[in-house]
Amino acid sequence: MTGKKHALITGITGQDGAYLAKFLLDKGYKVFGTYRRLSTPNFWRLQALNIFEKINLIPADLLDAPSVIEAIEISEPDEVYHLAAQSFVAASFEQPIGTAEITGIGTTRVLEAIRHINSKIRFYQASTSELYGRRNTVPQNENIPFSPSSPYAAAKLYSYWITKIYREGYNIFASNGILFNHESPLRGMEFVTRKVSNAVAKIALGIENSIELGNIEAQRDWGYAPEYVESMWLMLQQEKPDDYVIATNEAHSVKIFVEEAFKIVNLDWHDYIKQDERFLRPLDVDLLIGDYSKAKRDLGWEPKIRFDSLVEIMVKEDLRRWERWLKGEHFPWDAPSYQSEAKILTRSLRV
Ligand code: NAP
Ligand code: G4F
Repeated sequence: MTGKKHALITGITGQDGAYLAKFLLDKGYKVFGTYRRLSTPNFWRLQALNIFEKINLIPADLLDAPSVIEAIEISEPDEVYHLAAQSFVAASFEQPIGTAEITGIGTTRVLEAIRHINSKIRFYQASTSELYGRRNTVPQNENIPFSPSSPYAAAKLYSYWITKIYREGYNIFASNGILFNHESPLRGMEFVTRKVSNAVAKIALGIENSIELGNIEAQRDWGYAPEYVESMWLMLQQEKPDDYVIATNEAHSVKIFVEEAFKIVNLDWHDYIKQDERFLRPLDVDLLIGDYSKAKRDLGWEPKIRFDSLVEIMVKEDLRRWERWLKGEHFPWDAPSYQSEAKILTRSLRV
């Protein structure tokens, strides 16, 4: 072992995994990350942040307990950040059983490996504001009862509780970060903010002419992902494990996000938005607003990037990427590999 602390990130290829890896490298950690053996590698975020050569990759799948055990044995971590999940709420209605296996039971596979290999390892669980569900009290803090409204949220509720059970039953340092939505130019294209920022950039450059969306009245508390990963690390540096809400305490509707995004390219959003039933969910969470005062008090964490700046960062980065693409430049980036959602064959999620 070197003198450096070791961190293992499950799901290092995702948005948060990539930003957290960069954050921990900057803090002097030796960083390990699990990735899935896909037929085509998915390392673009790590390449975009220029950290691909600096991290240590271990193949592991949450469906496969031995691979999770091996990841922990190989990396000998001081801290495990468990971020891997089937994280797309809409897909959890299409694949509820897979979501339960990965996003729910997958967490127990990681915790069991920790319990058997080294119960001194500190564990972070990527819990979510989706736990609060629809028509709940706002703002939401750590004491508001959960009421999940999707198979994803039900799987995450299981993971939230199993984390507390291992904390209380086995004395493992295990904390839940109840993170509200956080976005960035590295956000997956399925999620509404990036879907909009990417489409607005294409429309402004004449590559596309409309966006099809579902429920644009839904309101979310959107923050900036690079700031949110710091809170994960802070939680594992405390004297005692605990659960914390991480949010901005402001909500905006999808409609307002769309309006602000089009303003950046001087276009009127009304001319480009179409409603498409396929993007409506059987149940949707209407309003999320997080009260992060406990995190501010105990962790000294608070958000800096607010809504308007977030929209601007995302639209400008997608514009820059498409401008470079039009000039024939190739660089690590997901958008060109995405099939137009209009062509994907799925039934409406609502029956
Ligand atoms: P993301 O971009 O979707 O990343 C998910 C990661 O999980 C990817 O690395 C993915 O690998 C991996 N993964 C999926 N299925 C797996 C499996 N069977 N075995 C191993 N790895 C698997 O998600 P994110 O936005 O970074 O979010 C990170 C975590 O925080 C997730 O647990 C999410 O549910 C939770 N969360 C996110 C937010 C948010 O607003 N972003 C808010 C609250 C909580 P591939 O690259 O191979 O697909
Ligand atoms: O961007 P979304 O898909 O994110 P959602 O469902 O809030 O989930 C994200 O945040 C959670 C934290 O609260 C995470 F736990 C989870 O892993 C994920 O990162 O949808 C946001 C809202 C929804 O109400 C959705 O119905 O936007 C609405 N929406 C409207 N039209 C759309 C669309 N969402 C998507 N993805 N695509 C649409 O066309």
